[in-house]
Amino acid sequence: MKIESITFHQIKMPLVSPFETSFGRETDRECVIVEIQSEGLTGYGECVATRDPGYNYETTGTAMHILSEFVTPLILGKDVKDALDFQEKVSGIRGHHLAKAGVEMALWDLIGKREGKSLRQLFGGTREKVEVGVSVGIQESAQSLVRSVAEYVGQGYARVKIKIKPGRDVEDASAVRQEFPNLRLQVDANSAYTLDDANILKPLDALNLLLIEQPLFEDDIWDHHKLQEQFNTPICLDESVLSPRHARYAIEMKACRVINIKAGRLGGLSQALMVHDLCNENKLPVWCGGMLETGIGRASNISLATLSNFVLPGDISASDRYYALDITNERFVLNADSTIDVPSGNGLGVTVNEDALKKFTLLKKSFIANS
Ligand code: OSB
Ligand code: MG
Repeated sequence: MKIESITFHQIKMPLVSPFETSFGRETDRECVIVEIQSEGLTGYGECVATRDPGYNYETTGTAMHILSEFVTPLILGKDVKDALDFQEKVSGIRGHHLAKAGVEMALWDLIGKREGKSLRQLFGGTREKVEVGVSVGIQESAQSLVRSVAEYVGQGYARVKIKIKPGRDVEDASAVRQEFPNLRLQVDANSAYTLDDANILKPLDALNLLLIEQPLFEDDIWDHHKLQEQFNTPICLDESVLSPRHARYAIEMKACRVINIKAGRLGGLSQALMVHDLCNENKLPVWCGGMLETGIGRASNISLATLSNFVLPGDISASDRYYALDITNERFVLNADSTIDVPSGNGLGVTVNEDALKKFTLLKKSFIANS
């Protein structure tokens, strides 16, 4: 595919309600939408970097910089055969996985459109709907958290994840568990604890949780092994698995029993597929994480989650859990069985609402190849 033009749209969209984690509170979501033209087709991708470097070091600002100054010159006007060819071309750029993954997603969308296949078909996924859950941010109190969870359960979500941080952990999780004894429940600490806090977290082990996500440092694997040894509940890694190599380290070190797969964090869908396969070979279940995606990234996540080893419900909720107005014309809805239908159109299977995209754009940069 000859890359004829690339546009980066840095956008900011209002969330329907604030989302609070151990690293901060967001009322709007920023990200970068990637648009690539090739051979009469347009592909879209979503770079899930956020305004602040709270989840990891990348931001929408660093992504715009890396994408414009470093990624674009390596592919503009060039023939990019597939996702792996793209990864080879940008291999000299260290890190910046969220930035690279946004472009890789747009390439997959183009490949699907060119070949007349959906992402699910390109990945070899079998499901036509995927099991999903909802990720609930930290609320004002344990009581308001229970009310919030009750609302989502009422809407049909059969799996709930709650965010925890020091001072808002055992009490919050216990309150939810008491109200919902049979709910599929899990917690996510986003790296807010150290190994010395094991005693604080220990009561979580009695709450019949599906997993405890990323309790320790974002770059740690070994201390998670030490923590996992002390817990019956599976530890799940998110932030600290940045590549298939990290996944192998985590498996070999027995640092976790579950891995959260986010294509962005891993540097692209091609890398996400590799981690999926590696975990499958090692009998480690995986699930699809989320970064409050727009309809573009959501379509990608849902397509990825059709693969066989995604055995736990993903952090993939319906569009109305996040945005009153989205940048895709299609909106994802929750089915009564806590699933979401997989898009079946070519590529991502979604179309962009140009007016909405324009309305949310903070900064737009376009690059056109010399013909
Ligand atoms: O750690 O999984 C996380 C959102 C932003 C950054 C990090 C995380 C999250 C979520 C939201 O938990 C999941 C979703 O998209 O619904
Ligand atoms: Mg997480």
